[in-house]
Amino acid sequence: MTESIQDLQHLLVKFDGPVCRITINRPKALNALNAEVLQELETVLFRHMDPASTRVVVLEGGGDRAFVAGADITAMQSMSSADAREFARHGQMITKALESLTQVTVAKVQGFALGGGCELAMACDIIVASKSARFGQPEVNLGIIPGFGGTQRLVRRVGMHVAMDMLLCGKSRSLTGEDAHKLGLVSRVVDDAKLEEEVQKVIQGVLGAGPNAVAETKRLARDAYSMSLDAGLNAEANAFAACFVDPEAQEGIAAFIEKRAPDFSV
Ligand code: CO8
Repeated sequence: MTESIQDLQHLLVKFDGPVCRITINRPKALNALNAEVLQELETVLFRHMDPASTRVVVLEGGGDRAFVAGADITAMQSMSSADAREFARHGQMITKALESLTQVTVAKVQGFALGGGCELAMACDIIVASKSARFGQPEVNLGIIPGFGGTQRLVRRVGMHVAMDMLLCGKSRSLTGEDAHKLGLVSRVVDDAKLEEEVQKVIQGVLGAGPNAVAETKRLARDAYSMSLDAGLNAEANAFAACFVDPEAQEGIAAFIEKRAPDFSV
């Protein structure tokens, strides 16, 4: 069943069976993030994500030129320091919400993913990019710094040296989708024309797996950032044990032994 959320000005949100597609739809401003976009993202992520019915969230940009070209620079011009802190906090809350969702989040990136756009993509579990996509953190060229998690997540994602290069050299060090893939910033890269096809492969991959197993694996992998190895291994062993009282594991293992496809809907 296909369903949309009405009354949103800047987002198109469509539920199609277990897949939710969120399109940031300000193509004339290359989908730049302003306070209203953040508010609508908050509403959708906090009020409309039902793990029982939605398993994958795809985030993309409207039009064909950009995923998101960053925070809205025009809107930032009149911000006070207090406004800027609030704006950054709000953006960070959105990125943390994406990371905490039970659902698998997929950033579908074509065109520009700059500044807040690169940061938003990095908060997703999987980034699928077109070869001609452009990733970068050009904030320093505006005399500001990343405020949406870039100084933290980029370092974790690509390591200190590549992150320093991108963060400190700003727009002179933006990466194509292919370069971003080589450096570990994105998960998959394909020809521009095959982007949607590749996103569909990701969706089918996730939907073919056990819902609880996927959600638990996401939680543990995300927590790896903030846990010691011993604490993480302990959490993994506990979660592994918990799987075995879930009918999903019984079905998955039985299906393998009986040489049939698992039915995780039971
Ligand atoms: N904000 C507002 N408007 C934008 C933005 C933006 N980030 N990016 C593009 N636009 C607008 C342009 O002003 C232009 O509007 P108009 O047609 O009315 O003049 C339209 O989109 C098309 O853009 P261009 O004409 O500039 O298109 P080009 O192909 O010449 O250039 C670029 C494309 C290279 C992407 C160029 O637009 C550009 O450099 N954009 C700014 C990129 C940038 O610096 N991004 C970082 C912003 S700062 C940031 O993200 C901080 C995040 C931390 C806080 C986050 C809290 C949520």
